[in-house]
Amino acid sequence: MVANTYLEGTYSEIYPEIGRDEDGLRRLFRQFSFPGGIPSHAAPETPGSIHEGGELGYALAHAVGAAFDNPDLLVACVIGDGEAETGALATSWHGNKFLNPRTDGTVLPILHLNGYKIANPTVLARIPENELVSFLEGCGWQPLLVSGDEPEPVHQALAAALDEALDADRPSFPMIVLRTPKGWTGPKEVDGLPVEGTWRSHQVPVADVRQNPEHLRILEDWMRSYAPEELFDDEGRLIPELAELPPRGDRRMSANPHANGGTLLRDLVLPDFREYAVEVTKPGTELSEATRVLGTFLRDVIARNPQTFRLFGPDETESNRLGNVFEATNRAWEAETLPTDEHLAPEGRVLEVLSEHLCQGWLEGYLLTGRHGLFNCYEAFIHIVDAMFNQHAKWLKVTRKIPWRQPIASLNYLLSSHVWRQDHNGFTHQDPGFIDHVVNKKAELIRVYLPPDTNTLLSVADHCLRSRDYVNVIVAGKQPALTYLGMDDAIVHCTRGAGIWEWASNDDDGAPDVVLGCCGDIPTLETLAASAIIRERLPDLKVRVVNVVDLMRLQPEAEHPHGLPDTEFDALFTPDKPVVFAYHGYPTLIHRLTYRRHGHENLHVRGYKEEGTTTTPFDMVMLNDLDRFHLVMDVIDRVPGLAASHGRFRQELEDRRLRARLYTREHGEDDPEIRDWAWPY
Ligand SMILES: Cc1ncc(C[n+]2csc(CCOP(=O)(O)OP(=O)(O)O)c2C)c(N)n1
Ligand SMILES: [Mg+2]
Repeated sequence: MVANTYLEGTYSEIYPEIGRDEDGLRRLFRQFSFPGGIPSHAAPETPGSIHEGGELGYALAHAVGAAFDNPDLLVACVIGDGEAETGALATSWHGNKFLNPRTDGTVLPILHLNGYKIANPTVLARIPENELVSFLEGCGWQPLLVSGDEPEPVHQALAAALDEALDADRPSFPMIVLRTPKGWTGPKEVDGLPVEGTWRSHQVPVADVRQNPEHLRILEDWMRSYAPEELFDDEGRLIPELAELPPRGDRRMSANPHANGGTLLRDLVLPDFREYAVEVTKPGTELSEATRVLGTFLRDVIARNPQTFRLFGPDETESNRLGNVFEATNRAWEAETLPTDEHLAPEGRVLEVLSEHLCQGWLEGYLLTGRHGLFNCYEAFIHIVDAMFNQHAKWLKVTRKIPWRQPIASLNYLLSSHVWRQDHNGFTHQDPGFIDHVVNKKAELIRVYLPPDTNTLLSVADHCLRSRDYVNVIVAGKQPALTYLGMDDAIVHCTRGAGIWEWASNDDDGAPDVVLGCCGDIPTLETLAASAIIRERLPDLKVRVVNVVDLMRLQPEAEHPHGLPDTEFDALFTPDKPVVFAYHGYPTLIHRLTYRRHGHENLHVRGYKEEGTTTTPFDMVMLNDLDRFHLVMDVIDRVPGLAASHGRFRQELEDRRLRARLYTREHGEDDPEIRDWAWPY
């Protein structure tokens, strides 16, 4: 890859110190896979690349993502036969059912059957050729087979196959199967063992050349076999006859602007999110389905950006209550449709396929080539793409330091159908740990938002769609839930990222006895209900409710660009009062983010304790001790002096938990007193 970009001239244009002469050649070779140099595979530093080649599996998904909405683009995609065994690649063959011949570009997969991966033969190289052809044809491709081990005839055959593929009428999906030896044109034998055409040729076919003169000779013979003296002049410049061969300017593969997507990126035309606001006449008394309202906003985002925005998801757009988008568009679908199908069309802007790998890979390819998108997913199953997220985050970290790479649109996740509302699916569908995973990555890239209600979700979503070079994770419920903030308040609250909810607090003199922190829609509901119980039963206790939307506010400002300065953190949570913090996910994360804060020893976090089953919403929070009654018990246990004098009240709270559970077992739903609770003040 790097050698090709050098031969095309792009490399020296971008990195002038690697000139097109002998000195430049020396530097080019020396930096390759050398300490402080460049990686040995395609990487952000490689011009013309949108693809980090380190973790295998994503080539074809990225290629399809790049082809969407680029009708003039042909994306050639070389796939190793080892890579073809990965789960992500194995499902990627289906991308052709989602590419619209009229409005999308096309992809030319080149499956490189060199027979081996690191230490083993590959499956696709060792099955009978008719099975291989049947497999690829069954996936909707028309394989053109090119094979051999004599360079000249293979080059001619490959050129002919390329011509044939490019001449094919659409819609059809030609592809090339290139069968050549692994380590082709490398050393045939080392230490009496065959190398070319075997797994031994992987990566470094001749080791220890500095210590072993025989190996050095093999290396030199190998390098000389390419006759560099015929290809380069005495100054190390490519001879004019060859230098003339590549296309010019942007037509060079290594200078293709699509591969530096930020240069093509245009802002989205966004409708005013405030116009989608729900009215909130009194906090905590009216219901709304946050993601359903967001769906109306996204519907109009799609309508206004018909070539540059797509919604991705594994079959859950309706389930996550974003179905309003189908008023403006359909799901992309090129396969057969039946009269009973709904919202399927070749030009659909929603990509739904039951492969989180494909959703992620397509979206990455789409973003990396200068477009925008949002991935909506069940919270628990987003873990399927943990590793892909890692690689994208690494890509962003590196590209931010490469001046010629322009910023791209952020990778946006909307996680819904979350851990607290799995009334019917239960334990398998509960895992809020993606947040823990993403915050491992560089703070400058990672943003995590847990909007407590509809208007805050709208405000956060608008913000994320405008951002660049981030990974934004939004967690939001889809069930009818209480609304707390009118739009103006929601914007202020989201801009602050964390704040005191005065209407839910009674520390009017500004000096609370206890702080109830909350982050996430369900923890916020339980916290408010706890605050109401305390106001009624412990009226002398001064309670402050602090809601956190932007999780990264909790980190110190030295650790994260969104981190609150210590003074502001203390002003919210106090340096010395007990804090009972109800959090959406695993409690350890809150401790991880706040361990250097004043008063951390007073911070008591409730969250998901990996307890779940098929049960009611309130039973679910009870199972994890995140329920309102338990939060009040935590307050009694932690505020000095309360425990001694409130033993009976504490027992009553225990009893209410037991009664609430009994009710669910008898009636199959939550006690209406709990289910229909609203903020009473
Ligand atoms: C997901 C993943 N698993 C394992 C590896 C380690 N690894 C690096 S190269 C390689 C073999 C790749 O074989 P193939 O795709 O056929 O490439 P070739 O070198 O033969 O062209 C493996 C297993 C990896 N990079 N990524
Ligand atoms: Mg291979």
